[in-house]
Amino acid sequence: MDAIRTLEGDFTGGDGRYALVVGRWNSFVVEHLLDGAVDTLRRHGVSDKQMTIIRVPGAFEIPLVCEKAAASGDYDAIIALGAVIRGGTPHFEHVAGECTKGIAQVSLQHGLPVAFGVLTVDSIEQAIERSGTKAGNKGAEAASSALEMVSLLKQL
Ligand code: INI
Repeated sequence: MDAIRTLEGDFTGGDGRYALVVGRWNSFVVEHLLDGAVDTLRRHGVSDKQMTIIRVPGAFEIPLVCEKAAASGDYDAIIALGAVIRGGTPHFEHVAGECTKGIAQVSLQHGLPVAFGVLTVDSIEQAIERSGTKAGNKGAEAASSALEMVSLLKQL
């Protein structure tokens, strides 16, 4: 019997150009996500010249800038990094919801990997746990997903 054809990305390439779109809100957390993402890209052979960091005010602005970056044709993947931390008002839902939806839309519209490294959490403690302490680093995870997707999309 023939083997099942299986396609999957790997992490060996180190090629491609990566835009890291970074929200300034909650920067004490987000800078750790950025460190984690850059470290992961570097450790997989991506040079600093292949990376562009684009800073935006907050998570709400991330989709528009991802859209512009995707439309430029300059990048093989985008890594969106931010932190939306729940407050006492519905503001959180609007910012987190629009950011998440917008990022998914850009990815599908442009056929480009846009990795979701935006924390949407209930507390500062949860944000700290996910930015390089006991629950890992979501920025590093997003970068690793971007690397894998760049490799996978070349096969499709
Ligand atoms: N932006 C964030 O990135 N994180 C948040 O937690 C946040 N909260 O809680 O309000 C936030 N708001 C700002 C928003 O992203 C826009 O920058 C602002 O509304 C201007 O458009």
